[in-house]
Amino acid sequence: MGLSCDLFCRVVDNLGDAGVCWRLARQLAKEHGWAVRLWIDDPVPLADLRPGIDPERDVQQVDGVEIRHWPADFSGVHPGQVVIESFACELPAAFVEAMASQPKAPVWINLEYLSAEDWVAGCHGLPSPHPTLPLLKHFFFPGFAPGTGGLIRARDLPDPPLRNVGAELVVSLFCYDNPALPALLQAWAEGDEPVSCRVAEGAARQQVQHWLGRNFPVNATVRRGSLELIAEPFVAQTEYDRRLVDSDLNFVRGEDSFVRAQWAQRPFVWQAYPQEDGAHFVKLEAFLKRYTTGLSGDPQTRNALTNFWMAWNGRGGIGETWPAFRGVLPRLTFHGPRWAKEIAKPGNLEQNLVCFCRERL
Ligand code: TRH
Repeated sequence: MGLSCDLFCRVVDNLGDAGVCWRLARQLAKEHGWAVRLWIDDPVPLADLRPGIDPERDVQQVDGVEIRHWPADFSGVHPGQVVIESFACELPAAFVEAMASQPKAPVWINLEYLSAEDWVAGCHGLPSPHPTLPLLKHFFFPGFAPGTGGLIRARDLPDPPLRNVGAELVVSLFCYDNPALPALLQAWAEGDEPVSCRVAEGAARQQVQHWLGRNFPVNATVRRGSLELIAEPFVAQTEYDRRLVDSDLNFVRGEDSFVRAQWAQRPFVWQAYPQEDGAHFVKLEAFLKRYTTGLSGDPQTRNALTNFWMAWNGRGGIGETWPAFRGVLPRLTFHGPRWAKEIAKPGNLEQNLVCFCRERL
């Protein structure tokens, strides 16, 4: 029988906080029979990720998950056996008091942001006593290597079929504001190869519209030289996952689409969430170090990928680095399945979380 679980999510900005929490909640309910209550402070992004969710309702049951609009007053709410505080979102004080007054204290998990940095495995699972109450909070780190919590991955996720580039290079584009984008679009438009770019709603479509110098509304298709641009509507998370499998090259960002692109096993480019102090480069370089380990025998591919990724994140010329990166895409097509096997080694995050909690109940 599954455990009862309260999963708390504060929507900081963008979609990934809700995206990660919704995916985790769905998986725990579907694959482990957990009774999950997802407390979210802004249900609007959730309604975008999963059409059918009504952002106006305080309580609703969707895909086996009880979705609750995070109320001001938690009095009378009985904590579950497991409490997951996502991304250190800070639980309501009354709820923490209720946790401490349970005959058996819930297993308290702090679900951390994903990082490829080496220190993560050493911190994964560490307990931290509450300063005044008889409660222990455990730091649960997703990750790419054994010793971490692993990555969220549905058990029934099929291995995608190998895909070879056809008459045109099919690209999916999901990014933050990115000064490198105009030069990349120009390189594609002026190149010899037909490129069909599926542009995600939001920052990507607005930047393309600015580059075009004309209106580029959702569902529009516009051509510039060898480049076809398709303005995609925002689609359900499950459909977005499929788009990543159905493309030759995926530009992703943040955390959840970054992970999905790796399970899709297609060549991909990640834009790390930009931070003022450039701290995102630490995360970017830590990931590249892991991801290119399997390419150590192929310095041409490793260098072409590293140079293009750094240029996409603001360090280097995107037009100069695109031809070499395009040239190694066929080799990266074979690197994707190898990398997916590598990141599956820690086991998936949901399974690791279930075991972690059962051991502490
Ligand atoms: O939206 P993001 O940039 O979210 C980020 C990350 O959560 C990051 O960790 C956090 O620090 C930052 O916000 C504040 O990118 P991410 O994580 O890929 O989340 C996007 C979600 O949106 C993902 O689940 C995919 C989903 N999506 C759709 O469901 N449909 C779509 O059409 C598109 C483009 C995305």
